[in-house]
Amino acid sequence: MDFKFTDAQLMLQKVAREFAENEVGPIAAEIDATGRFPRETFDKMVKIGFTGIGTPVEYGGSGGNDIDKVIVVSEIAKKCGATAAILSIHTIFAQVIQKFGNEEQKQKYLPQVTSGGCLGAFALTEPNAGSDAAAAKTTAILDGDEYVLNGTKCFISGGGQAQHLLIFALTDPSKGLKGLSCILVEKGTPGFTIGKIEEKMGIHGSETVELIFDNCRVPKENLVGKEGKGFMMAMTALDGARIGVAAQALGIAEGALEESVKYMKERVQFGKPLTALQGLTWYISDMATKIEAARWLVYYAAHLKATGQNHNKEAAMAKINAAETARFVTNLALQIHGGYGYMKDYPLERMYRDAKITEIYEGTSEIHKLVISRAVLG
Ligand code: COS
Repeated sequence: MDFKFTDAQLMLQKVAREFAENEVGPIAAEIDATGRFPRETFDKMVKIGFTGIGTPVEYGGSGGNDIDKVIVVSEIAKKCGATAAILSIHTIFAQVIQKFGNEEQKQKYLPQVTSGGCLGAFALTEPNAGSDAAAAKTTAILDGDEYVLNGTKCFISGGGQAQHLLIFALTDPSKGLKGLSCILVEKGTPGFTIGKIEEKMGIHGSETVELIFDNCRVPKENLVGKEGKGFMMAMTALDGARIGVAAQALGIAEGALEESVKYMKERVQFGKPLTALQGLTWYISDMATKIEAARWLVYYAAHLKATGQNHNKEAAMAKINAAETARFVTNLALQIHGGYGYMKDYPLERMYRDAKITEIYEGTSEIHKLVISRAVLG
């Protein structure tokens, strides 16, 4: 057993940390205040190769694996939860195409979403199919050489910015979840429009939208994987995506701890720095301990995935634990900062808001408890 990063991973961590400090942190408050999608940061992440992590070089990617992805996403999340979300959610598209797409789809789409500057999105959720993903009602009925899509997807991260979107729709509505398939839809296809743009509690820079399909026709070659295998594909993708959210939560918690340590050394009350107040130092101790535990579970889940092992249970455990840690740590970090923590001059209130979503998206903590208990009980 070896708990050390390789030299290459240490170098990647350094590059990601510098990127987060120089490119991500300085605009984090602004994108939070305006809700603007940081296209320039996305373009820089393309240039530096972060969007291609996990995709082989022959398909335009940067190589690397899930551990590398956790390193980069968590470093970025230390400075901005929204930018970490943009990167982590974007990579799900390439992950699905790599695992389930045919050679033609890999050749065509992977270079575009890894090094080509195009954003990818993944659309499963519907107004009446959130935790109960199998209740999806959007249809994609084959008519000649085309699938005709009808229905609405909601809460889709990056959906308005994405050039390519993976839509989970029923190709055979009579079969329920066994009739669900994955269809690739390109931006600008007639019959596909962006509906409501959500206003959220946090991760403002990561745009969340509704997708509307009204007799949207796409070539039958846009089927990814096999008809009827969509639910299994979506669940497989979510097992991986949950590690990405866990990395995001871990980074937010680490960032909040760093801010707290800095503040406690600088802030003087009762004639002493806050580090001389034992009650507050115990907060730091609790925060650091929970973060360390969360870190190892996140990296363990990433290691299982990177080495091709089943990670369904561990990804769910890593995500619940890291998300609860992020909420716990950002709450105490805000408390340590007192009134200043509540003000927008400091990043704490943003971190506190950004942390909350990690307990909800890519599966709520309650769904993860279901996944874990099913795995343990058999
Ligand atoms: N990997 C591969 N296949 C899986 C799987 C996984 N992690 N989880 C389930 N499946 C398969 C099952 O094996 C089963 O296939 P068979 O009937 O061939 O055996 C099928 O999918 C149905 O599984 P299950 O009976 O467990 O489905 P449920 O309706 O009970 O739903 C949960 C399972 C609740 C776990 C699922 O709906 C879920 O994850 N919901 C949350 C959705 C979510 O995270 N949304 C986030 C937003 S995504 S835009």
